[in-house]
Amino acid sequence: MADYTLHCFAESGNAYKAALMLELTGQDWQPVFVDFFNGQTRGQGWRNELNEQGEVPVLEHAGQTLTQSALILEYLAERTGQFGPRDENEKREIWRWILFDNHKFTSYYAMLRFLFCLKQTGETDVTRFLRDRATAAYRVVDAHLAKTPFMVGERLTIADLSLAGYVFMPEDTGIDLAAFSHIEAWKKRIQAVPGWKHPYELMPRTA
Ligand SMILES: N[C@@H](CCC(=O)N[C@@H](CS)C(=O)NCC(=O)O)C(=O)O
Repeated sequence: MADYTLHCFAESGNAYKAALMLELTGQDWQPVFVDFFNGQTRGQGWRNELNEQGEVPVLEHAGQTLTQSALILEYLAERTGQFGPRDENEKREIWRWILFDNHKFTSYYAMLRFLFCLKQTGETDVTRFLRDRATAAYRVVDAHLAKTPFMVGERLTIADLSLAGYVFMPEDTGIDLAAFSHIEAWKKRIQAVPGWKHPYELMPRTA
């Protein structure tokens, strides 16, 4: 039995945030496949036993059950002493970007990818709306990364791991990602961190 158990599935960028943190910090962890596309997280059992919010990821550690990728990242940063803030200013900056990520950068992109790429709804008013919102969030992050190598200063922090949840996903959402040159350069910096792995390599895709 590993120290950490992460309930996840490969297509989940929110789970990837936690999986990559566990991997980069060298934790003893195991993924447990969640059959998201067949409704596992919608069942009452999941909600009663793992997450009343009906979401992935869920991290189990030392008798605790943790949800929300942001809090999982913070929990792991505190326990491992890696990729967390070094002072109060950094802490505020990290949370400022993680909140932006949860509200906009990850959220609109993930919804667009889910509808357009995974459910293959075709182009609709909803996908057009989500693409516009995701693109606007990408512009904000790209402009920020023009000024700094990582989201908060010179080194990788949990803010980067949060924002990087979906940026390595291979599906084509119709957003021209190559146009965001600073995000592209930042992705390469993250990939250069020892131990980096692609989401589809870190987490299981089938039961
Ligand atoms: N803010 C949450 C978002 C988690 C989330 O939306 N997870 C997706 C899978 S990637 C999910 O379980 N969605 C189920 C739903 O919204 O019904 C986090 O960062 O952990």
